[in-house]
Amino acid sequence: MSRSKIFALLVVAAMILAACAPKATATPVVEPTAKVFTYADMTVGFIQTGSEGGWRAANTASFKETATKLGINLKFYDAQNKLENQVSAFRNFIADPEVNVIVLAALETTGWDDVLKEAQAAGKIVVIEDRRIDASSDLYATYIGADFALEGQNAGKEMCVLLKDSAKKNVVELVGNVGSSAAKDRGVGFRETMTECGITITQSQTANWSATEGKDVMAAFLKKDPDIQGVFAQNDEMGLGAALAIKEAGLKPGVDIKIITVDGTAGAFKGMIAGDINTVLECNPLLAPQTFEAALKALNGEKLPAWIPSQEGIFYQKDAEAIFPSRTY
Ligand code: GYE
Repeated sequence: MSRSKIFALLVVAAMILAACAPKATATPVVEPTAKVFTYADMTVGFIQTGSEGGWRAANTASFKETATKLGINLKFYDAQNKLENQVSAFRNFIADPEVNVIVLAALETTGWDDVLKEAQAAGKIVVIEDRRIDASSDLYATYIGADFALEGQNAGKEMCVLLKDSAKKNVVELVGNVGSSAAKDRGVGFRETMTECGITITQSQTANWSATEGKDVMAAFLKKDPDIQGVFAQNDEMGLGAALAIKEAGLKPGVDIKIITVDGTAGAFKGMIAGDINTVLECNPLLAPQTFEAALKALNGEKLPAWIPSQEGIFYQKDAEAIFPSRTY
């Protein structure tokens, strides 16, 4: 048998052997499955504004109670209403290796870009709760909170209802802390709809969300120009303070001077039941469940909408007694 025939046979035999030989199974490359985070993996650095009233107390309790319920390690920081405290706490949480989520209730809308960029570079998830900020939404996972402008617009419309039979529609405004989105947007919203019935804001001043300052500022308003038919108080405490000043001036709050507040705390319901406050725009402080849920989704790589609005209602004096027992804050 010629050499070439033997060589051809060998080649064919080799090919048959190769075909029959068990395929060297390429060791499958096992992609490391991305860690799926659970609430137990979350250490949250929470930067609160301070403790300025009923709404804030309910917001803080919502975070502490929900964290305990979900098994989240919560590092709570009370900034005592000082912006510089919030910024330094933010940097401390960025530097804290345990912390993987930072939640911020911002005292003011500006001044956050730098620390947000630092947090992003450090791989921290940031969720803004309660008050929006001006920084680009690319710098944080999402914002969870109210539509403050809508609250203001509704307050303007409700004041029109309360003053519909009043020849004069002079309203004074008690403003929250200057620089906060809640104060800015509620004021803008109210001015957008007050024109629907010819309301004029004759005096406006901050009372820093406080009942005491609300009383003092209202007393000063009455002294300067007592021709007032309505009060737009940007939160319950300032409205309750104004009611006291109105009584001390010998007038009837809720009757001689109409009062609208924002929040819907127990204090406001008692004020409505007493007849001092006419209408309350709800602002929901129980934001922890939504916030922690969003933070967990972000930790697991999910892209979130820039804003997750909270659900809110409007309460009227006539319904307050019936609703009050069901209120939780
Ligand atoms: O209306 C006020 C609190 O940010 C929505 O802050 C919150 C506001 C709330 O001090 O009572």
